[in-house]
Amino acid sequence: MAFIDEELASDLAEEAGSVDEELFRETLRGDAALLRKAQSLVRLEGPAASPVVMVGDIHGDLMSMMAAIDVAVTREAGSIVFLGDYVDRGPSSIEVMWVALGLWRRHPDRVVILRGNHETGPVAKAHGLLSQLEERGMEGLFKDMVEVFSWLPLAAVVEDRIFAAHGGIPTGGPTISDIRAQKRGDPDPSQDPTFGLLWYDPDEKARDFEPNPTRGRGKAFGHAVAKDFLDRAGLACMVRSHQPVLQGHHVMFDGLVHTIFSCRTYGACLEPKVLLVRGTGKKEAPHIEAIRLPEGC
Ligand SMILES: [Mn+2]
Repeated sequence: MAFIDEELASDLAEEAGSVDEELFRETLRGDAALLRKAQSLVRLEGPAASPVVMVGDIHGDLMSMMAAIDVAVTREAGSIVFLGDYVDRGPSSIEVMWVALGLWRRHPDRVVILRGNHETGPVAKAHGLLSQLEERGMEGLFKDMVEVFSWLPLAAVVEDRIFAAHGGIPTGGPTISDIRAQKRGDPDPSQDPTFGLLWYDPDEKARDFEPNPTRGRGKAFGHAVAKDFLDRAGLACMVRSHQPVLQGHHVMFDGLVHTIFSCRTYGACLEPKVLLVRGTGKKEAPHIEAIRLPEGC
């Protein structure tokens, strides 16, 4: 049986639509206190023989969120990793965040909610979350939400083989231990390694690190950067999100970097997908299957 109960997820989504400000504030403060004690890099080893579901950007679309969770239920996943960008763009940032936090609170060993670049103060202020709180007369909670964002973990190592982060590989050649030891709590990180983990993109044309040609902020990293980082860490590949890739799943650098995008309503992504990852033993590369979220989900 899957650890996530579909009913729980839809109860959480419904609850988010009617939760009052006081309870919301209390819950966010409790979550911030718990997240603060967690490490910046999470090691996730799913129960043997159970796959791990990895979910890309959701961007305030509750139906994409529920469809991604449904994959975890039907494929009897042992754990689920969300790669960030829960809020902004779509209209249901509050509901999506409430569901993500609610699942994590109930199963902290099986649910990972990584931080995306939209889980930062200035971005969430400008791109949807703040105005959605204002519509409900809850703008007083914006600070509490950003506080929670600031304590979300920055990266994960899945099944001892996969590096997971929202954006990219930071400059400065950090090790896994450096990332684990990285301090959190900044509402708008602008220094590596945190900045790169949240913001950078892979680019086939980049030789090392270069200015990002498509984004106003951050850098693009090339094949050699990914290879060096993963080799030093003894890992097979990186799974990240952050870019609305056309087919929902895009593989670069001879399989070293996978981009997954899971939001059906934002950007040019025509086929939102999630990844189903199965460990195949410590030395081999994991088996990665991209699963299309249902049409019109
Ligand atoms: Mn992003």
